[in-house]
Amino acid sequence: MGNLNGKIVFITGASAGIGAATAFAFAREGARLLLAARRRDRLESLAAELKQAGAADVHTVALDVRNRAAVASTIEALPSDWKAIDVLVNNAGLSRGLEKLYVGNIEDWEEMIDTNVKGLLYVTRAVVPGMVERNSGHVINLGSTAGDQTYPNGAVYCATKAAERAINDGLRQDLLGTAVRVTTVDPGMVETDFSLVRFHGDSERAAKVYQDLTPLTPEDVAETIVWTAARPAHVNIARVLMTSIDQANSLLFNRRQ
Ligand code: 8X3
Repeated sequence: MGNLNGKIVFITGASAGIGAATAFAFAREGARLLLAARRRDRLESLAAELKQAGAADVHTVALDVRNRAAVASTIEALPSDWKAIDVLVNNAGLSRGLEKLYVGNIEDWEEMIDTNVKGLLYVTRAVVPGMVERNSGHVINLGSTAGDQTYPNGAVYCATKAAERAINDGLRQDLLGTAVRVTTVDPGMVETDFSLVRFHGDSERAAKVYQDLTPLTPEDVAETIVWTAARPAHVNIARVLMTSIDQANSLLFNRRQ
């Protein structure tokens, strides 16, 4: 698929779910992996698994994308052979809570906005100038069906994904005239720790989300991300909206009872 061999791919939120699956998918294409996540122990075991699976090269950085100063200094301090990032996958993101806006938990809101919107902006601001300078690169943002259509009890999470869409589309316009590409990959329901995190570790409630239907897998999304990156340099996939066969949009599911 395309020529991703030797390309430097920077993935945020790489330690689990779609981020980890994306690391494996790029590894299969011979890419060099620059992986960021908060949990250093998880990152290290992932790096070991990737190397075992034949990854060409892996470098990890412990990073909380909410920390603006840390984002800037981490990118600045990358070893010289990791600085020329070819593909940035802005994957770090989460949902917290599922309740009516007027009784929502403000801490939850802050965490989602700080990670999904501000964190994405900090990383983008730190990485894209180098891409512009080299006149080469690709930013792939993780959006959601939730950014396409707001669902009940999810206003703030949906708002962060609507913001992601606006940032994605704005960035693509601002980069016109350069060879830097910008893509948003917007999945529906994907079975990861997403719901466990949303429900603050309530595994019973999380399991119910994926009951009686087939959700997407992290690998389905990872393959799509890699596909967008592997298109010829003049092709920019602006947006991929994808769901499993049991989901029509952010509001409509087929549950087989
Ligand atoms: C994830 C999609 O519908 O589970 O972004 O919130 S949904």
